[in-house]
Amino acid sequence: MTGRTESVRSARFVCPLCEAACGLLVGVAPDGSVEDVRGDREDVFSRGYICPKGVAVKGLHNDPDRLQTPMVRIDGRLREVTWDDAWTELGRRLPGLIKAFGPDAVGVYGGSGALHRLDARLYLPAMVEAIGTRTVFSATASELAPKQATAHLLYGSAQLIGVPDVDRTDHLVLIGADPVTSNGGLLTAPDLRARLRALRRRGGRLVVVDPRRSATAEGADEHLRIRPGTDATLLLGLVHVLVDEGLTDLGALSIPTRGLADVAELAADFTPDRVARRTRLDACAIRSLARDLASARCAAVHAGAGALTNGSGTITSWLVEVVNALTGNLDRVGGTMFPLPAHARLGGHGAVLPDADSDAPSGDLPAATLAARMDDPGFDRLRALVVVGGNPARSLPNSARWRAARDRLDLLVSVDIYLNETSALADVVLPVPSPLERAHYDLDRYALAVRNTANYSAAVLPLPLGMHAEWETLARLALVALGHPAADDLSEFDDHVALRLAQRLSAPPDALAPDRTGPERLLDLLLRAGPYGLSLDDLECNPHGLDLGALEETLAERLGDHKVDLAPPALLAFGPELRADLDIDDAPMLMLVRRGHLRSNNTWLHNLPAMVSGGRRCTVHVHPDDAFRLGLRDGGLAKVIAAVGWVLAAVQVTDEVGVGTVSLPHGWGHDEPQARLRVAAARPGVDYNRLTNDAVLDPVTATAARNAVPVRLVAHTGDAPATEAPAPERHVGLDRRRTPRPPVAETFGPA
Ligand SMILES: Nc1nc2c(c(=O)[nH]1)N[C@H]1C(S)=C(S)[C@@H](COP(=O)(O)OP(=O)(O)OC[C@H]3O[C@@H](n4cnc5c(=O)[nH]c(N)nc54)[C@H](O)[C@@H]3O)O[C@H]1N2
Ligand SMILES: Nc1nc2c(c(=O)[nH]1)N[C@H]1C(S)=C(S)[C@@H](COP(=O)(O)OP(=O)(O)OC[C@H]3O[C@@H](n4cnc5c(=O)[nH]c(N)nc54)[C@H](O)[C@@H]3O)O[C@H]1N2
Ligand code: SF4
Ligand SMILES: [Mo]
Repeated sequence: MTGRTESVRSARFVCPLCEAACGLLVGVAPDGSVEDVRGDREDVFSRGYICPKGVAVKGLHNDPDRLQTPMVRIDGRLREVTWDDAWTELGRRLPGLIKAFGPDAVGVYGGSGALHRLDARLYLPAMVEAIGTRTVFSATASELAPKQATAHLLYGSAQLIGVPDVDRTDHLVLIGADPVTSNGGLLTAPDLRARLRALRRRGGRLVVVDPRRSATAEGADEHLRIRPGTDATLLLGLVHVLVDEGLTDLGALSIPTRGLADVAELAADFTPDRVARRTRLDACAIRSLARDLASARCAAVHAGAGALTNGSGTITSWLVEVVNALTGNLDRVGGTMFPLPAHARLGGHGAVLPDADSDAPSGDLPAATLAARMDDPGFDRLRALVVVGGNPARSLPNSARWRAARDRLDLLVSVDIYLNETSALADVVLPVPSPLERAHYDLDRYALAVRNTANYSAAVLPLPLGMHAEWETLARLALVALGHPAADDLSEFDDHVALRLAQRLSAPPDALAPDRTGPERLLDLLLRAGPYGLSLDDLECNPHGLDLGALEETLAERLGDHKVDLAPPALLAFGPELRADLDIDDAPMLMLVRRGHLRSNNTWLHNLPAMVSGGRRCTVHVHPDDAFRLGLRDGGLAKVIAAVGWVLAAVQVTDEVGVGTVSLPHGWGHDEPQARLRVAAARPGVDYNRLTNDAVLDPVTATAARNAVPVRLVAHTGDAPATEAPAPERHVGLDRRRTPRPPVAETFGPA
């Protein structure tokens, strides 16, 4: 019994907090307070599923620390001010900087808190375009960039990103993805745990490749405990077996390919025995995996963020596509398939792509290179940074460098829901409404969905007095940056944005709904221009979502006359480094990887009591053999030392990690004294990114290497001085220290 009274209204809400985009129901009492949040059983995609984060939306909405008022730094301290005062301060500082140093001196960092909100996702690019800056960094593109670059190089379009057909496959191999914990893993599929159970119930097989026994590995048929950072080597081993044993089946594909001979030649040296030595897997297991993939009626290999952010993500992502193609599983029911969302895809945030058409507009810059632009000794240095829905102070590699570089900025602006570790250092902080006070449709996640669906929800609650919609704040920020009075009416800007979008979609101006404005008008237009010809009315009439059917084999059609290139020269060029890596013995080194937790969301939500309840979370996991060797005891402290910094963490001795691997959660380190996160600050934990090296990047896309970070662990007795020598700086294997290519890119849409 819920004890809900008749007068409690049940409002539909599409959860924006992770990739799953679940449909939820929010109980709202007559006084506007939130009673509860439940899964919506009638949702066409999530069917009632909800995770602890979804439930926590109530706590987020009610959190007394959530920002309600703008803040401006006065005499060194952030103070609450009126909107007028905040705009006056920005009007005093921003236009002058732009005039003196040009628009590119204003950097913009689009964080995952903005790119997964309908209005911010649409008006952040509009703000950027109005300001005219090309110095735009995107956080969420970071783990996706390797897939986008691969899609660009193999399929000729960065939007053609495949997902495993989880609900119909017979054999699923997950590499560096822990969707049971993350509810995602570059996949939009609510309740993946149930989907994986269904796979096994229908006689299918689940294999997980992960250095840790993750929650997903726990429920798998087979767990391959790989040495962190060696996924590309494993995949080349699989290609080797497929070719060597005559198991390739390109004939099963309906699409033309080229490059098999080149990939086969690259894989020639990668015999199962050599690959086994490097990856620390069993040679028989490698052979069986290749044979199973080849003999399964249908199979899919999928790489998640763990495998894409270990320094060689693009190579790994490429070889995943190769294995799927060689086993005849590319664009095939039960293999990997290409979603077709309801809306027209926009450009916006993406990665630096190699060898792109230089006439095309530029994509976003890799977030890992932001600090370098902030402390650039030359004229190219950023003078101002606008952070929207992000926490670069904790999200970026080598966070200590970002912290130091912040002091070189003339102006830091943060648009956020909290005074987090980044906004605490800002000069101006602009608050945004709670997720319940805004409409939602996710423009990115449906492009990674295992079923074509569309789900829209209007705002559950009205905006409170004194709060502005985030799109209005972003639009006004653009106007103020250009020197306009803050009091200017926004409708002209909004009309301009709508007409620009119509123009880009080649839609006539009368395609714009006359009775709508703001994000709803833009979404309506995107739906009308989308492949199903829907409108926002259609979504409003289907409050539990629209099911647009199972994924279909569409790649051939979408490729046009492009031939799939299995061996793009830009990637094949890494052959010598991959071969050299094969014989490396990095046995003595400990490799650090990220460990996820269901009750977490990157660097935020730790301010909600429900998200931090339970035992100690921010511990370093060490295998018993390593703990014995290093004299570490369970519950004791260890100094975790990497090339760029160190942290002190409590040791948890467990065989969840293999020998030679240690793990820490990401997103902690709530120790910034000026932040307003009172619950989080009580259990601050340590900042993982004190250990990640911003000079070690994926050489193709400059994606940060947050996993497979070489570290040393030293028992810490409490008062020992910090005199240890740093850990080895050089990463083994692929030379990830080359300078990323200059930003030429195709702009591509949400993916
Ligand atoms: N609860 C929760 N859910 C989340 C998030 C969160 O913070 N908390 N974040 C969201 C975001 S923004 C994203 S991008 C997704 C990411 O979600 P996922 O794609 O699932 O990625 P991760 O959880 O980062 O890592 C997955 C696994 O990779 C393993 N791994 C680490 N290094 C390697 C390696 O070198 N090789 C291999 N094979 N495995 C490796 C780790 O042990 C881990 O179990 O999750 C989203 N969902
Ligand atoms: N070491 C390490 N580093 C990592 C990762 C890792 O696994 N390990 N993961 C990486 C990944 S996958 C990602 S996606 C990035 C994410 O990194 P970021 O995008 O920098 O940050 P998040 O931690 O997701 O923080 C999102 C911010 O948005 C705010 N917010 C929430 N809702 C809203 C809203 O509606 N509007 C606005 N304007 N703000 C809002 C929150 O308060 C929070 O400050 O971090 C990356 N960094
Ligand atoms: S799985 Fe993701 S989308 Fe679903 S309720 Fe949890 S946080 Fe929200
Ligand atoms: Mo992410």
